[in-house]
Amino acid sequence: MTTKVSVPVQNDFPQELREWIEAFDELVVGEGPEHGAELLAALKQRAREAGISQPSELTTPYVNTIPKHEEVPYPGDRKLERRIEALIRWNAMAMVHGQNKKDHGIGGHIATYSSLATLLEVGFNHFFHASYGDQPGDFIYFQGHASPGIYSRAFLLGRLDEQRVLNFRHELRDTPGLSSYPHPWLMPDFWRFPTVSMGIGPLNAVYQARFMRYLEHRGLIQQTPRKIWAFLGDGETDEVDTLGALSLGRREKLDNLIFVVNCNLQRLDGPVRGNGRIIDELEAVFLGAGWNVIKVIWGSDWDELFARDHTGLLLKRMEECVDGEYQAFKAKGGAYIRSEFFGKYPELLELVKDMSDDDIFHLHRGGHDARKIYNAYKRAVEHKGGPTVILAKTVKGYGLGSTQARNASHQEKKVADDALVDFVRRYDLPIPEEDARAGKLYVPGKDTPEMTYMHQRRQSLGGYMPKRDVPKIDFRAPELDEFSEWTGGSRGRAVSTTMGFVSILRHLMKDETIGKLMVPIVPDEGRTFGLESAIRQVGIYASEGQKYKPHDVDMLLYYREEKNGQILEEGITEAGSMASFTAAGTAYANYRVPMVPFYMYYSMFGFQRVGDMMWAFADARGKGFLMAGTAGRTTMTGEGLQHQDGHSHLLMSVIPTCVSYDPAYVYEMAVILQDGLKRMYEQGEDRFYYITMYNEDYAMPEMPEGSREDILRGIYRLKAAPGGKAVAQLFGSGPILNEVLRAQEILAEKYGVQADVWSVTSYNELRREALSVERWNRLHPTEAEKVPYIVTALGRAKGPMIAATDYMKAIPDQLAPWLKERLVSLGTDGFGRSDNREHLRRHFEVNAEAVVTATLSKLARDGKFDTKKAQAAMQELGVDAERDDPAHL
Ligand SMILES: Cc1ncc(C[n+]2csc(CCOP(=O)(O)OP(=O)(O)O)c2C)c(N)n1
Ligand SMILES: [Mg+2]
Repeated sequence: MTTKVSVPVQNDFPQELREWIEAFDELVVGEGPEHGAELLAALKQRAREAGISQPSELTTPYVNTIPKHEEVPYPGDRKLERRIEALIRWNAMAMVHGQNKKDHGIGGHIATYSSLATLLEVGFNHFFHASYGDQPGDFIYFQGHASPGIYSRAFLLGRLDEQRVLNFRHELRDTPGLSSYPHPWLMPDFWRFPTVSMGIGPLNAVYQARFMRYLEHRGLIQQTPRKIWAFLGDGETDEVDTLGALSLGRREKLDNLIFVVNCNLQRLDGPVRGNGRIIDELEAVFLGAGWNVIKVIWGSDWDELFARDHTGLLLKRMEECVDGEYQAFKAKGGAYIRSEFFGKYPELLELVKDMSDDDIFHLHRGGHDARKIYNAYKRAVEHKGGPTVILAKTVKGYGLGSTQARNASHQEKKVADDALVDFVRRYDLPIPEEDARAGKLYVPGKDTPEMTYMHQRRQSLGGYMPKRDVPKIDFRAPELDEFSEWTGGSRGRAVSTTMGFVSILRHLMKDETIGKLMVPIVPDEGRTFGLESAIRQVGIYASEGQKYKPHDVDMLLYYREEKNGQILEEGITEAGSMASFTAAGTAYANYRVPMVPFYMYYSMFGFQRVGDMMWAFADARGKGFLMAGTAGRTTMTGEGLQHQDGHSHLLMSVIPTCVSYDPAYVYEMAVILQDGLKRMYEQGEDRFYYITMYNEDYAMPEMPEGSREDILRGIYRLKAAPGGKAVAQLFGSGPILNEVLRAQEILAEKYGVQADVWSVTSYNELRREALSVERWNRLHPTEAEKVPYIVTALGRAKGPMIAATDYMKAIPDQLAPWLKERLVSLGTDGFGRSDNREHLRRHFEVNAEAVVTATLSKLARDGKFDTKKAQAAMQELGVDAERDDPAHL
């Protein structure tokens, strides 16, 4: 290895300092850089001993991390690859342009892709494995907005037919076109990862890499050299999600993880850091988080300039410029670069005096130089012991001529026809001017060298990508008989639905065949949910085992960490836990192992905290159980406003594949879990479950005969009126069902009013079914009307309907259109309070007394009960009729 210290010691340094530097230079030149590093380390140590503190350095000079002399030659055929890249760029542009010509405003752009193309092409041609033997290959999280380029490549390879491409962003036509962005829900055989909501891709990628290790350490998949590549925008790094989990990468030594940041210096409105340099900023962040950082800033043509510059001024000038200037250089052309960049120092002008303006303009950025990219990827792939980030400097809108590097280039959908002709000429594509103007797609003949090359490269890397293929899942869900311990009731013992769930989960984990597939996930709430026994049973996953003796080792339920532990204890990160849930819930497709995640968390910190990730989970066709603990606004005592959840059911109802339940009893929980396992894993339905569980203890009754189907559909009559025909119908869910049962007694005993009690396990599901029946009726006016299940279930039930829930009134209100009588909903609208259940339920007017008085009041209004008695009941039962509405307090 040759080492150069090419920058001469500056003349204005004091004599003593110069001598020191010259001595250092001599050592480096004579003994090599390792000795230089050793000396520096020793000096640093000495300085520390002398009490001199120095801030640690987290940025290195604004040059490529890999020096030219360490590069290996490029293994591909650059001539062919350049041509292929041009073809891909062309078809991507034609696709987007064509669509916008046809349908003004349909959108899409290729500015992101044009900056990313070479970074992707080097990957596709040399790195991205589609498989490792019979094992799945690398996972790639693509920058969502680069999808036109990915489609274009797949189109050239014959993987997407022309009509689909021509109907890009027209998914609802007779021949459905390609979806705008990566959505596995919409293109389940193509996309694996939804990434277009920015920040979610990178975060999921980190946890995916970790989950892969988890599966390996637990012996559930073979160890392969598989990598997880995440391509992200520099603007995207502003999302807290993007950078939020970097330390996990280092902590877990995830050398299967590679981030590539496409630093085109722009986001949508303008520069990412006009007044600074995003690459420096990101280098510091990633280095600080312990990542291996590889900067790919300058292309090979700069190497020659560096070699000729003996003044050190080239680097100095580079480090003077901010990103706003770098963007302007690429937008304004060669003459501008000559005067504004090189022109600052006569020595630099001299350096480029033999170059034309055009030559200067075409000095490449690293992210457009295949050789530089190849070397960076190679190092990243070979790097051991931690994750790597590649910071690649690119140009937004690269190759698009006049719209390159403009603030508005992100929005560029329509390229002027002349620019299309210009593009074809510039890239020397054999497309007639007329076709170019019309933005026609172009595919070279099958046996042309470029097509042959493209196919060959992919075949040598194990197949085509992106691709999502789901094997037939081999999974037998246990039958309901197996859950008799939970359907049989608690024989008077007071337990909570949470305890019931945890014991079911422990039972499932003991199952010989499917037990190992269960993945309990907790964000530091294991104890809250009574998971100690499960921790002892299966251990917490710790990639390096347990290096310490836990203080409670002598106890039965000690804190057990294991290399093959089954529980993912994520610490306090709902977003990270959701990312683990996503990796596990899509493992059936990605790893071909049907993992069953149970993510247990504080229900309040669910959708309202990580809702977009849940949406993406659904898009990814995720399966699993979101177990929302400490649910309800009045059941968890003491915690108050920011803990008490009275609305998550409303929020979860928005996700089309999410089935939500609010069970009151452990047998309901057992029925729902068993059915969920069967439907998702045995019958292959792409859905997931949201189940609230509470921490109130009470005796769990035995499952009523024949109630299974109705529990699943959402409602069943739990307890008919004790003394004859009911004149009112009471609905209850979760622990509030107990209040409703108490109300039934008070009504009968004190007021002679008979009422039936119904357990409602899911208003959301009842409404969905009713809506689909109603739709059918709407579309078939000539045919006999079908009846929604809620109507059939209620049958001849008479009288007003009073629903009480620990959730907002809007939850039961969903049924209103189908009920014969007007529904009276009692729910927990308003901010929570810290108090005990008795006071909370009185405050929110969901206790038995509130249910009784609401029933009497409604009967009175209907002329079926004495109004004065209804008013008097308020006093008798301690209901303050004049207080303010808790919904506004
Ligand atoms: C969460 C989220 N917020 C906003 C957007 C809208 N959006 C789409 S692209 C874009 C700019 C992207 O900039 P950058 O990450 O630098 O990517 P580039 O296109 O420059 O490669 C924005 C704000 C989005 N897709 N997701
Ligand atoms: Mg950008």
